[in-house]
Amino acid sequence: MVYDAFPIWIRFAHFINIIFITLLIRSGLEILSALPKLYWHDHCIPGTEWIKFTRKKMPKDKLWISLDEEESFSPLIALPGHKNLGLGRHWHFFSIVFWIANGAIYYILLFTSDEWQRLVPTAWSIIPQALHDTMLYASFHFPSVGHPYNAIQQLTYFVVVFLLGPFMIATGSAMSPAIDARFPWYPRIFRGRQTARSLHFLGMVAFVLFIIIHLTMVTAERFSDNMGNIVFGRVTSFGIAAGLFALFVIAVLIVNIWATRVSLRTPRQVQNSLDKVLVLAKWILFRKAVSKQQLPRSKVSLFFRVNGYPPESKEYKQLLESNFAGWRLKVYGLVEKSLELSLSDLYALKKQEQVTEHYCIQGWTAIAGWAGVPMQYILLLCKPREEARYVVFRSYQYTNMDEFYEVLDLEVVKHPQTILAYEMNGEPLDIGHGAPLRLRVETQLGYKMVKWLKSIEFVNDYKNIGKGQGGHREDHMYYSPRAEI
Ligand SMILES: Nc1nc2c(c(=O)[nH]1)N[C@H]1C(S)=C(S)[C@@H](COP(=O)(O)O)O[C@H]1N2
Ligand SMILES: [Mo]
Repeated sequence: MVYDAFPIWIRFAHFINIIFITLLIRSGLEILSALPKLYWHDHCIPGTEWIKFTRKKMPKDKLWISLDEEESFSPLIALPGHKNLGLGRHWHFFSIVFWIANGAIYYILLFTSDEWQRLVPTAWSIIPQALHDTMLYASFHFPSVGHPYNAIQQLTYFVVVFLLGPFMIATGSAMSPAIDARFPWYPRIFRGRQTARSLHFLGMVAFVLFIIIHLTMVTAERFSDNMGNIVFGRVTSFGIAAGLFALFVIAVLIVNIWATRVSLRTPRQVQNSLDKVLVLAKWILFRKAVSKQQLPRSKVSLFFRVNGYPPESKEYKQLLESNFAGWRLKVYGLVEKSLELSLSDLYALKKQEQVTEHYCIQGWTAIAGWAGVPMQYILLLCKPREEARYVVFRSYQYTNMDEFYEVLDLEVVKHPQTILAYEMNGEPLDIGHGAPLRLRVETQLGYKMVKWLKSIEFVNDYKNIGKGQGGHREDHMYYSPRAEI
């Protein structure tokens, strides 16, 4: 094939890709800042990380929680920076939708035209040629102009477009609690969820290195030709090339600065706008995903982080002193029959056990055995009415002066592994992990699993509860009301 100019769609897809890859890298760093430690195993035992980006030391003599481990990264590298995991994740997932759509269109056009031939090597001789070219570069010489790329260039583009891109999607998906709960074999391909997280990080490093080298080469080697081809599809003069390069840089800066500013200034609007896309996408993809986890007891973690400090109230302390004798779980709202259940009432119902992996939104995981009453039984007892669409779980714990609560979609509450747990690893729940009762929802991130449970209310809408976002973490930390990724 004779290599003509790049068609307009390639040049356009390249530009769109630049925008979203920068948003993805910066929001990815924000997500990393929430647990700036990487592990090769799913127990995430403190001190066993293979790399960390924090100097903080957790106290040995008193309770610390996972939120204490968060670092504040600068908005210069992270989107939006300053400890905003909620919005970092919104940007990451929002950008993924467009990055993947752009990539998919690019792939389709590539293979329905001849353009794939630029990228896909067709002979093994590319390997020795690529080595040869690399040696030339290493001695500060340029290989002769390729057709259209030289061997190392073609090989690098091939690896980035066809291997690194899909690798990031594959390792990224392996971090979703819903995907992994529904298909427990999937994260095992990467030897577990934390290995997927570490590999996803290394893939990001590879992308950054590629971008640096790519920019260096494009500017160092036939700069005017390259810039002209990338933008117009034909060679141009040095002056215009320099102008085009500057325009690229400015476009990337404008988008990134704008995204950072609106996030820091009007976080609620950004949360709600991006969630318009994301909540719908998650509802379509995950509403029916049911957890199929049943890990062997031998997999249970020796250490399980606590998140959220236990309740300080007198009310809770009194209940604790009486060993929860006076504790009652209130079930009310849009139900045929309101309930007030004591712990012995709950013990009398059929006990279900499950050994599952917990995924905290911050990034750590841990495995434990839980036992308690499936919500399905509670539903049989209280009989939710037709209008009930959501279920509000309230806690005895307060933070930021507000009661901790979380809202779940009724469909998710009906899943067989959604349980009210009173035991962890064969022992009654301890205070840190939510005594006397906590929720387990095995397709969701940890923040949905309310500890120190007080009541359960069935509602039609949650707009008038708390700040109306669907939970305490949604209200205060801009998390999303659906927690499947
Ligand atoms: N009441 C209450 N429940 C809560 C929290 C909290 O802060 N308060 N933290 C949530 C988060 S973010 C996680 S990851 C899990 C942690 O459960 P664990 O402390 O048993 O590990 O509890 C969830 N339930
Ligand atoms: Mo969490």
